[in-house]
Parts: sequence; C-alpha cells; structure tokens
Amino acid sequence: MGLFDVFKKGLQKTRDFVSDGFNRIAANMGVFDEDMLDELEMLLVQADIGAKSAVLLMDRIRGHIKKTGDASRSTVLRVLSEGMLEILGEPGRLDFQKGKLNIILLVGVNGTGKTTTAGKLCSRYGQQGFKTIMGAADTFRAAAIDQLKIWGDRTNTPIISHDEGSDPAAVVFDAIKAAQARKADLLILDTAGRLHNKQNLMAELGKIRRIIEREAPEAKVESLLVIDATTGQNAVVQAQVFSEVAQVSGLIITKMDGNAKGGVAIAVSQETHTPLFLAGLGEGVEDLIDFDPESFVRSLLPEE
Ligand SMILES: Nc1nc2c(ncn2[C@@H]2O[C@H](COP(=O)(O)OP(=O)(O)OP(=O)(O)O)[C@@H](O)[C@H]2O)c(=O)[nH]1
Ligand SMILES: [Mg+2]
Repeated sequence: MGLFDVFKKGLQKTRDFVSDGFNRIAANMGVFDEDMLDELEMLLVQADIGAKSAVLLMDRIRGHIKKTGDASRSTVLRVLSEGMLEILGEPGRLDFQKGKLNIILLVGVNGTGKTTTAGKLCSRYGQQGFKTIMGAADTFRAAAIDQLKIWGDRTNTPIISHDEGSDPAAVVFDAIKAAQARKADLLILDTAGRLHNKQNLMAELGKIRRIIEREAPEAKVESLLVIDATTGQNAVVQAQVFSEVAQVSGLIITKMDGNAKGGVAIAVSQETHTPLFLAGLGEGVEDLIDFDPESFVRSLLPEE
C-alpha cells in the first residue's frame, strides 16, 4: 500500500466527517454562496483544524472567489487543499545514519502513546537494519517497564531497565553505556507521562537531557513529543507548552485513526511550527508512518 492508501484507511473517521460534510454543503448547487462558505468554516472548526487555521483557509477561499469570480466546487476544493498544504509546510523527515549512535527521547503527557510508539519505532528501524536498544526511563510504575519489555520481545530489541521507582536519569546513563558498548545505531528512550506544569517531572526531563549531552555528545538526538490526536485542541496546547520547556525537536501525532479529530495535525502545524515527523494510525506494530502532508490532505478531502 502507498502512503496515500495507508492514510486514507487510517484517517477514515476524519475523512468521513470532512469529505461527507464538504459534499453535503456543496450538494445543492455547483457553486458556493456566502452561507455555504460559513458552513464550510464551521465544518473545518469541528474537524479540529483549529479556529486560526479555519479563518486563514476561509480568507484564502473568499479572496480567490472575489478575485476570479469562480466559486465552483472544484475551485473551492483546490484552494482549500493548497491552503492546508501551505500550513503543513514541507514534510519533516527523521534522518538517522547507521554506524553512529542516534537517540530518540520520547516525551509527552500520560497515555498519548509513547511506549507503543517506542515499540513501533523498533520495528521500523529494525527493518532498516539499525541495531536498536531501548531504555525504560519510565520507572514510575512496574507495569510501564513490563509493557516496554513486551514490545522488546515482539521486536527482538534488548531493553535496559532498572527497578520501579529508580532514577530515570540513571536508566538513561546505563542505556547510553550499553548502546555505546554494543555499537548500537539507535537508542530509544521511553519516559513517564508528565504534565507540563509539574515542575519536578519537567526538571527530570532536563536531567535526562543533560545526561545525554554529557555521555553521548557524539549522538544525534531527537526529542520527540508524542501527542494524541483524539484529544483535539488539548494536543495543540501540549505541543505549544512542551516545545517551550522541553527542547522538542519534532512531533509524533498518534491515534489519528481514533476519532474524527485528525484535522488537529493542521492546527498543531499552524500553532507550533515544529516538524511533524510521524503519524500513528493504529495499535499494531506497523501502524506508524511518515507524516506526509500531501497524502494527509488528499485523504481528508473528497475527490475533485
Ligand atoms: N488507535 C490507536 N491507539 C493507539 C495508538 N498509539 C497508541 N495507542 C493506544 O493508546 C494507549 C496508550 O498507549 P501507551 O503507549 O501506553 O501510551 P503512553 O504514552 O506510553 O502512556 P503512559 O506511559 O501512561 O504515559 C494504548 O492502549 C495504545 O494501544 C494509535 O496510533 N492508534
Ligand atoms: Mg508509557
């Protein structure tokens, strides 16, 4: 399956909502009038594209109609699609080279999909021939360590872990030493879910980062914030606040298959300007793909 088909399938709920809505609005007449444009704006807001993005997109459409006098369904669709692509910007790509150490630090609030994504990443990079190790830096609950071990078994990835309640930074230290000794290409660090306003937990992330910088200055490090699309505008707020305090280098948006709020990817891009690297489209090990703006927008909107 190509990226477009994967997105189309994974985004089915959002696609149904946006495409059906668009077709319903455009059904009566072949051209858009002012009422229909208002309805379209409502639809975009309801799909969690974000109020700001909805206004930007509608200004673009209204401006185009004013300039050209063309308010046909196909033109509105095209201008909408171009506007969405402009907000999403160039696709962000994770770029790791084998033969040196790369580190992925997964951060985010509770339950967004960090541990699941760690497992999916092991599978993805394992298939590309990367020698991968995981570090269980979520020491908050024993169950969290066990959950990561299950992903380790499933993907044949060794795990470095300490006991529940131990210092996550110490796990990171050991995991780096193990990765260096075994000449691993990739170290994936799972961390505990945390709220951005919990000072001690945010300080813990700072400590983890300092350990990485001190112990693996040669490594390429990506701090990836995992956000959950089903939480809609909350995901946008998390992306904004974490980006400010946790040196986030990119975003992973999970559960895009979960409900009709997949449009939140547009809101997040518009509000944070942080690259959106990957999309989670299911609970399976293969359900993680590069976030491709073109495929995403095509799968959101109806066919011309
Ligand atoms: N449908 C769907 N479910 C997902 C996806 N990613 C993760 N999940 C589910 O979301 C739930 C939480 O996932 P976890 O990976 O445990 O989340 P976490 O961020 O590690 O959670 P904490 O460690 O408690 O902070 C699990 O039931 C996962 O199966 C996805 O892309 N799609
Ligand atoms: Mg977890």
